[in-house]
Order: sequence, then structure tokens, then C-alpha cells
Amino acid sequence: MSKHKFSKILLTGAAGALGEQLRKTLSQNCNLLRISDKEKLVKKFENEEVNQADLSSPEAMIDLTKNIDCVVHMGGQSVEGSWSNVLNSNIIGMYNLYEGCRKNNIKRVIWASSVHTVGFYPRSEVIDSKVPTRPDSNYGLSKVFGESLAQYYWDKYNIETVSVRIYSCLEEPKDHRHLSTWLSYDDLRRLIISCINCPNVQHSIIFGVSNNDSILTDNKYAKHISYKPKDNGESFRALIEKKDGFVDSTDPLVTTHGGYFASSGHFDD
Ligand code: 15L
Repeated sequence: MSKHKFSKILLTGAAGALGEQLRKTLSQNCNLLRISDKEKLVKKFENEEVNQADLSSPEAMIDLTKNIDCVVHMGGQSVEGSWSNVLNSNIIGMYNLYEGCRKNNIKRVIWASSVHTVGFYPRSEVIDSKVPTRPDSNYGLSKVFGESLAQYYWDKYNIETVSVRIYSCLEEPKDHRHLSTWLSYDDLRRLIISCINCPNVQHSIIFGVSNNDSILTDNKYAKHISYKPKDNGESFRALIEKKDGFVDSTDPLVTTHGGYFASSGHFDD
């Protein structure tokens, strides 16, 4: 019997910023860690297996998901982009990945959804995961599609998913909005491991945010995941106020959860 709940984990987007932060922890929490990205990757840990693949290829996704029991999906377009980039990476790519999961009997997916699914909520509103989505960009729209896809694959095909609405995952908060939206790298690791270890998740949506004093979200519908964030963006307030001064409450950076994603125009214009 394996000492891990899932013995064979696939990490997509392993060359990206968050993928990079997760490799070591994941490799310690499974027997085999298959790492994938469309960029070239170099094996770092003994139980890693490298498989370079592009999400937009259905064949590659079927191949990538063979002999795996849990996927941590950090791949795809991670910021606003042209419609064609978002479509290929996050909509077609997400569908291809789940088809691979279905065909290869994968049990669970944990993936990077985003604050930008709900980016148009005003800062004054603390939201839970049952409020209607309010995407703020092509990118946010693609993440809403991803969450619906995850719900569908749970309802119809019994593939469990945790959609992690990551707010701002950075080494440290860099501006006033981040004081509320920051997710530290250590809390990211805690969160993903909680999602892996949780016995039953069905399709759950959880906000990926640290224990910030000025938090904008309420994880009351994800208590079963037992995510206990430890870091707090507030400790960076003095530094940010010294650097940027005080921010006006009408500044688009802080009027909504999504910040400048919500206030900027169409990417393709
Ligand atoms: C995200 O979803 C992006 O992946 C990240 O690059 C940040 O822009 C973050 O949201 C944010 O809004 O802070």
C-alpha cells in the first residue's frame, strides 16, 4: 500500500512560476511526479519524469495522462491574452486535458482557476464561492469555462476537481491590491497538499489567498479541504505605503477584486 493518497501525480505548467514552486513539495508527496510544460524542462528530483507537451494537442494530452492518478494543472495562459491564445491554451487545452483524464481514469484534478472569474466584484464585497461569476477578461472567461468543465466532469464522469481561484501568488505583495489578494508561496504549497490529501472533494471551489487582514473572500464552502493559510500580507503594508503612498479608493487597482484586469480594454483592440 502506498503511503500517499495519490502515488502518481502529473504537474502541468511545471516550467511556470507556480509550477516551479510546487515541484519539490509534490515530489515529496508521491512516488512518481510527471512534470510537463510546452517549454523544455530539466529533471531536478529523483522521482520526476519529464514529458514535454502542448495542451492544444488532444493526442499529447491522452499520452500525458496515462498511468497517473491525480493532476495538478498549473499550465495554460496565466494572464490576459489574445482570444486565440486564451482559446487554445485554456479552453481547448482544458477540454483536451479532461478528455485525457476521462480516458485514462484519473481520479482527481487540482487546477489553477483565478480571481479573474469574479474580477468585477467590488472591493467592498467579501464574496464566497457560490456568488455568480463576473469574469473581467478573456482570461477570466476561460477560467469560468474551466470551472464549468470541472463541474460537468464530476457530475457526469466522477472525476473530482478542486478549482483553486488563485488571487495573487507572489513571493511578496508588491502593491496595495496585493495586501488583500496575496497568496504566499508557502501557503500555495499548503493549499495544494490539502487539496491532494482531502478524502472527498467532488467539485470544490476554494479561494487561494493567504491569511491577509484585508481579505476579500470567504472560504466557508471549502472547510472540508482544511486549508490553513499562515502568511499575512499586512506585514508588508508599511513598505508598500512608503513606496507608493496611499491609494485613492477610485483607483482601478483597488475598486474591484480583479484590479487592472477589470479596468483595461479588450486585449485584441
Ligand atoms: C492571475 O490570475 C494571474 O495568473 C497573475 O499573473 C496575476 O495577475 C493575478 O491573477 C492577479 O490578479 O493578481
